[in-house]
Amino acid sequence: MSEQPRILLTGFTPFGGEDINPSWEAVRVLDGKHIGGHRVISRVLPTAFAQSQRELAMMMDELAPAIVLGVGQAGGRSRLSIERVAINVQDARMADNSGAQPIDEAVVVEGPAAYFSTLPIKAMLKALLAERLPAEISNTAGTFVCNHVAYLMLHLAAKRPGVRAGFIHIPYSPSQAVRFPNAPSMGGEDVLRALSIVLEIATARRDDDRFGAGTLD
Ligand code: PCA
Repeated sequence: MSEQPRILLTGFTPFGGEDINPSWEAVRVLDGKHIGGHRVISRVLPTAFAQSQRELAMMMDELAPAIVLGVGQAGGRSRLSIERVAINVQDARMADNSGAQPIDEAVVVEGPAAYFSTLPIKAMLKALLAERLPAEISNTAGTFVCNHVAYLMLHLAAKRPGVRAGFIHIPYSPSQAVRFPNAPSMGGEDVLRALSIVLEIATARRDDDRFGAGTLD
């Protein structure tokens, strides 16, 4: 039997004083699973600009995935945020895990200002909402390491014919949110279910649905 095409699914190490990152807690569970005729390979990326860039490039070369999905924690967000766009800037509000704090630097010098996700974001949103999972299209992945990695995934994918990429931010886990009054959270079981659903859609669909999911602000 010929080898199945691969999905590279990444999570991040804890950052900002947290002791877990719910992205990696969910992503790691899906390692080795078969979804839509693809094999999932889960990897953790350091929450550090330079190191994540190096490691991601190596993973893309080593694994030659057909689909790449990055997952990161976005504390304070109340829904699964399917990112539409990644921008070519690093503007770190705090130091990354290696002490770097780039301000207004390019992710890729002379790269395009932005890349749009090449996964079917509206179809993914529709499928999540149909399963009663809180989800939204997000028009910013921030300007920290997640946006950096999302941009690089799309930049590297653009050079490889047929390779598609995207990024999802997830809320705090309940164990993180309990420390802050009114902070939204999502349990690991729901995050796992959501990731399986979006990967299923990503493998099945090359076109996207067309319905409004924009925002006014
Ligand atoms: N979230 C951070 C970086 C790592 C993570 O999980 C971000 O949103 O940039």
